[in-house]
Amino acid sequence: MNRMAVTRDVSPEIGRCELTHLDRKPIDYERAVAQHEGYRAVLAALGCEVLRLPAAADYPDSVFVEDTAIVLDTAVVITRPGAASRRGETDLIEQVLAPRRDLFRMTGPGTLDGGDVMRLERTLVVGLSGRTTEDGAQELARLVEPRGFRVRTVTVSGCLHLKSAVTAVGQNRVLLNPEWVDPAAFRGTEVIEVHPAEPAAANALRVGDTLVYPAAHVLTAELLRHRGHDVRVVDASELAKAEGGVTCCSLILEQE
Ligand code: CIR
Repeated sequence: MNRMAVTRDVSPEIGRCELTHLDRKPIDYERAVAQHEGYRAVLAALGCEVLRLPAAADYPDSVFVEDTAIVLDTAVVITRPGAASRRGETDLIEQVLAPRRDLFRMTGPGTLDGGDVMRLERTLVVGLSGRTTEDGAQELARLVEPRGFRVRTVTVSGCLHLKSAVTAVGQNRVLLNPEWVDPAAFRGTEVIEVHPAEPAAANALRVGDTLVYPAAHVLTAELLRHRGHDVRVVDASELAKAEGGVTCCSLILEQE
């Protein structure tokens, strides 16, 4: 299995990022860049070819490439991000992905962020959040259903995106914060709940059989290891101040 990880440098304007649930705290740019390099190094060590796109000064949040596209087996959907300040981030991502997948573009009026889309086999679970609207979910469904995927929606509250609240950590297993998304929406799927002292701990990036995971959430990391997961920690504390997690900083393209 070949894997490519599309990443983008941290914008020098990251201090002007969008914030919804956190108070603004100074972000140490040099430190954020160093941590992001550490993240890229882990992806490379896990066998990913890491594509490094340039930072965009005009787009403070452009390091969070996950929100700009939904990558499927042979297709990619370019999203229409919910924050107006982020809409232009999709141009470069579209150029990079067009040669690699059949490309489809959301045109609106609905909006959808990639951080609100979690794949479970042939189902795309879409979080209705402050960024993703019912119309956005319906437009995604119209684009992916002919390609053999179904879409179902769940409501997210208390956090930015669906994947702040729940991520897939195994074939039929999710890591979830029950305060932010209803576990009943995942009946038939094995659920691991985050440690109650670590509400922001549900965002894990699965690369093959390994979970790339923030070093800050030690208690939940221990729970995951106890359940048999291979957990590789990365220091992601600076971009966490911008409400970004480990899934947000890459788009993983799997190639047979
Ligand atoms: C935003 O509010 O859009 C950024 N500050 C954080 C985006 C994080 N992306 C993600 O969770 N997929």
